[in-house]
Amino acid sequence: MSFRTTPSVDYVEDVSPGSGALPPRAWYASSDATSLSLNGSWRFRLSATADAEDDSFAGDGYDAADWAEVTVPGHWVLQGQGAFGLPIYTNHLYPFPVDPPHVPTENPTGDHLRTFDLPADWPADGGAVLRFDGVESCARVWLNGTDIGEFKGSRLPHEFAVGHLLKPSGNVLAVRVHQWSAGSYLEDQDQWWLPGIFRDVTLLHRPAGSALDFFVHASYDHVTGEGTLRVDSDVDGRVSVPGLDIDVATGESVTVAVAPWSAETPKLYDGELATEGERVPLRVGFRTVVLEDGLIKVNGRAILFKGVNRHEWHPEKGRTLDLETMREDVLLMKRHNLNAVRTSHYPPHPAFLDLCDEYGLWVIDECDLETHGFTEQAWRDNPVDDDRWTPALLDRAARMVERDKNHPSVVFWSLGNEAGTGRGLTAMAEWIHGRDASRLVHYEGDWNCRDTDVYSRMYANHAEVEQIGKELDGGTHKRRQLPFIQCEYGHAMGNGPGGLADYQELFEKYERIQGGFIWEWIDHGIKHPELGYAYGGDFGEELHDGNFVCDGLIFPDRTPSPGLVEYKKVIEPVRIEGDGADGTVRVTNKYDFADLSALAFEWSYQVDGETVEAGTLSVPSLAPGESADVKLPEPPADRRGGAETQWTVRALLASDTAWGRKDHEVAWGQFPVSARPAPSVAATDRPTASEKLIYLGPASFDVRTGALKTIGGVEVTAPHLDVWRAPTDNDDGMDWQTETRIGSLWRKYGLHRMRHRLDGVELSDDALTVRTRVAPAAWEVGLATAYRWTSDGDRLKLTVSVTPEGDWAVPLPRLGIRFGLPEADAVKWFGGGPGEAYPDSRMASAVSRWQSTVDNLQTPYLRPQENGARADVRWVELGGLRIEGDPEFWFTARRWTTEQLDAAQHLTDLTPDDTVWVNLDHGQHGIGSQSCGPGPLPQYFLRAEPAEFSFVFSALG
Ligand code: IPT
Repeated sequence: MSFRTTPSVDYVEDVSPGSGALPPRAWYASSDATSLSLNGSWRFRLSATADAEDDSFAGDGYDAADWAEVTVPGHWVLQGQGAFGLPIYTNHLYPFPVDPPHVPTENPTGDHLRTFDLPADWPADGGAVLRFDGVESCARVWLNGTDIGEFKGSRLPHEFAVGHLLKPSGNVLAVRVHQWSAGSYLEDQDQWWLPGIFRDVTLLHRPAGSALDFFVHASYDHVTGEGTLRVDSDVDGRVSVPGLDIDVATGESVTVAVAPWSAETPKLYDGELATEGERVPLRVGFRTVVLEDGLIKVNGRAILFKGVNRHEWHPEKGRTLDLETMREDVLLMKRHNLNAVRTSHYPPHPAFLDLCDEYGLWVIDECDLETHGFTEQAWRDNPVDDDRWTPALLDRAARMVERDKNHPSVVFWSLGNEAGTGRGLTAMAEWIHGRDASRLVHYEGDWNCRDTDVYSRMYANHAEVEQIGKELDGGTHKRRQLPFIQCEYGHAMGNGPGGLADYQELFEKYERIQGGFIWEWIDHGIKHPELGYAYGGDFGEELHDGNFVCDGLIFPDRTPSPGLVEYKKVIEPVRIEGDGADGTVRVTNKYDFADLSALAFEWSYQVDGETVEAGTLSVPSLAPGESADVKLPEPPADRRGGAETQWTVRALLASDTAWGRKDHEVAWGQFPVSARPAPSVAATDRPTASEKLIYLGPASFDVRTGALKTIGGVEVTAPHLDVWRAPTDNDDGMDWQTETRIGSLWRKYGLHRMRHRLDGVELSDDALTVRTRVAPAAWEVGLATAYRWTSDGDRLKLTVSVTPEGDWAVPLPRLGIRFGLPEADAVKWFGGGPGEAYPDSRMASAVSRWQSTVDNLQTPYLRPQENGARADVRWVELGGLRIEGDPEFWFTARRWTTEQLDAAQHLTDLTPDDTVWVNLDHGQHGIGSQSCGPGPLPQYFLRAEPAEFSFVFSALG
C-alpha cells in the first residue's frame, strides 16, 4: 500500500516550463495604470526538502509570526548570516548528480509570505496581473489560498492574472521557491548558485481596454534618411510621437525624416501608445540591423563591437541590482569607451536595457540557457537535444524576445551559452527568426553556425583570429559567408588581460572581424566579514572553482581595475599618432557613426615629464574613418638643455554629455621630441675596505659578502637578483592547458626558490664587483650574475650583468633586483603611470611625473598575485633614495615580500612587515589571458638571455 502525506511537488522535476502563467509580452511601465510594488520584507521559512511542509501556509489566517524575515528582492543565502544556507560557486559542474530532470531530495525550499492591502485609490474595475521579474529556480504561487501556478526560468518574467482573487485588504501572497528544479539543468552558467525571489514582485492594475502586448518596429533607411514606424498592438489604439508629428493608428506605418539611433548617437523619440484603457510611454529609436555582404550592418554601416560580458552583480546583494547600480555600470562602460554589452548569460533586469537605449550601447541579449555540465559526459542527455525539453527552451526564448523586443539597443538575440548543439537550439532560432526578422541571432556553441547569423567564438588566439580575418579558416559553406565576433576574449581574471592591443589591431584590420566582448565586467566577490571578499570555496562548498568567479574588469565595489583602464585606451574612438620631429599629429576618427564635433583637442609639451606649456588644438570634425594631419605649435623654447621632451595630445568631451562631464578624457597620444639622456656617473671614487666594511662613495658594503648595507644615511636590505613574481591567475592558467601553463613550469624549475652562490668580491681602482651564480636546486640552469658598483663620490651606480647558463626551457617571470628599505611611504616617479602596466598591458601607461604612496601602488586583486608594476620608469624617489635607471625600468614596491604575496589567498592574509620591498626590473614576462584563453604572444616572453642594466642611487636631501 502506498500513500502520500505531503503535497505533490512533481512540478519541480517536470521538464515543462510551468503552468498558470500568462503568455509573455512586452515589459513596460504604464503612464496611468496603477501598480503596487510588493518588494519589501517578507516572512520566510526555510525547509531542507521540497515537500517538508504542506501548503497550509498559503491559506487564510495562517500565523507566520514565528517565521524569519527576508528582503524581497533578494537571495536568501545572502541574508540571515548563514542561517539560511550559503552560496555555492561552480563554473560548469552541476553541484548535484547529473540525472536529468531529477534533483536531490536535499532541495533548500524557501516559503515566502506576505500580506498586502490594495491602496485606497486602487480602481474597482478591470483586472490585475501579478508579475515576478526573476525567481531562482522554481516557484509555486498562491494568492489568497488559491494555487495560481508554478514556473521555472529564473531570469525571465512570469505574470499571472489575479484580478478575480484580490480583496481590498488582507491579501495573502504565498510563494514557495525551490533552489533546485529541472530548470537548474538549463541554468548552469558560470556563477554563484543563488536561490530566491531576486527581482521585483509587482501587482499591476489592468484597466479595461489596457494595452496587452505591442511591438514597436522602427527602422531607418540610411539612403533616404527616413525612419518608418509601425506599432503592432494586441489592443488597437493610437501611436503618437510629438517630436516627429506622428499620430497614427496601431498597425499603420508612417515614414518621416528622423535622426537614427546608434550606440554612439542614441537618439530616442518620446512617444505614446494610447489604447482605450491605458497610455504607455514609448521611447523610439530608429535603426535597421542587417546581415549584408557578410557583415553586420546597422543603418548601412558595418559596426565594430568594443564590448564586455556583463553578469549582474552586487557584492552584498548578488544578482539583485538597484537602478543606480545598473546606471553605474552603464556610465562606467560609456566613460571607458565601451560600445557594446553581451548580457551574459541571461536577460538582465529590464531597466538595464532602458539604460542601454538611453546612453547608447549595442546589446546582445542572451537567453537564460546553459547546460555546460553535460560536457563532462560528452553531452549525453543534453536537454537542448532532447525534444522533451524543447517546450521549455521555446518558452525561454519567447519570454526573452517578448519582454525585450522594444529596445533599440538590442541588435542580437543570443540563444544562450555553452549548451552544446541540438534540435532544441534550432527550434529556438527558427522561432526567434520568425518572430523578429529585424534582429540577428547569435550562439557560440555551434561552430558550424547552423542556427546563427554570425560566426562567434570565445578565446580564439591571435593567430586564429587572423586566419578567420583572412577567411582562411575553412568551416561550413554557411560559416564562410558570415562575419566573425569573439563573444568572449581577454579573460580579465586577476592581473590582466594582456594582449588586448594586439587583438584590437586584428579587429580593425580585417573587415570580417567585427570586434569582441571581454570576459567579463565585474568580479563576483561576495562581501565577507573576515575575508574581505569571498570567492568559490570560502563557504565550504564540496565542489567549487575557487576565484574563477573573480574575472572582471571592475572590482566587486565597482572600482575600475587596471584591465578596464587598459581596455579604454585600446578601444579609444580617436587615434592620435604623432611625429615629434616634424611637429605634426595625425588624428583618425574611429567611430562608426559619429563625427568628432563632440570632442575638443588639447596639446601639451613636457620637459622631463613636466608640462611647461599647453593649449588647444583645432582638429577638423572628421567623418568616421577619416584622418587629418594637424600641425602642432612651435615647441616652447627648451628651458633645460639636454632634457627629455615630448608632446601629449588629448581628446576631451567638449561639453557635458549624458554620461560624461566636459573635459572627460576620451583618447590621447604621446610622442617624444628629444630622447632622454642616459644618467652618467664617472667612476672616480675608489673602494676602500676596513675590517668589516667596504666604502664606496655614499655607500657601505659587507666586506665578506660585498652586500650593500647603507646609502647615505639609509640602511638597505641588500639588492639581489630577483626573477620571481607571485604568479598571476593568467600565469597559472587553467588545468585544461596543462602543456603551457607558465606558472606551474616556473615552480617546476624552482624559480620561486633560487639560491645565490657567492663566487667573489673584487675591489679594483674604480669598482667593487661581486660575482654570484643564481640557480635553483635540482637543475643545471643558472644565471651568472655580476654586480658592479662604481661612484663619483656622491652617487652610486650599480651595473648588473646576467649570463644564463644551461638549457633554459622556460622564460623568466621577471629579471631585476629586489632590495628592502626600512621605511617608505610617499613615492614620486618619472615614467609610466598612473596605474600598473605589464609588457602586453601597457597601452594606458602615460609618461609623466607621478606620485603615490606605497599602499596606493598596490592593485587589490581578490586573490593576491603580482601587481603594481610601473613601466618605463626613468627615476623614482622613495624612502630617502633617488634611483635612476639606465635603461628605463619597471618599478614595484610593497610592504610584503613576493613570497608572502604568493602564499596569500585573500587580501586579508597580507600584513605589512617592517620592510618596504622594492623591485627594479629590467624585464617582466607578459600577462596574456591563459586563465581561460591563450598565454602571452611570443614577443612578450621574457627569455633568459644575456642582459646588462644599471641603476644610479643617491640619498635625498
Ligand atoms: C566561458 C564561459 O562562457 C563563461 O561563462 C565563463 O565561464 C568563461 O568561460 C570563463 O570565465 S567557457 C570556457 C570553457 C571557455
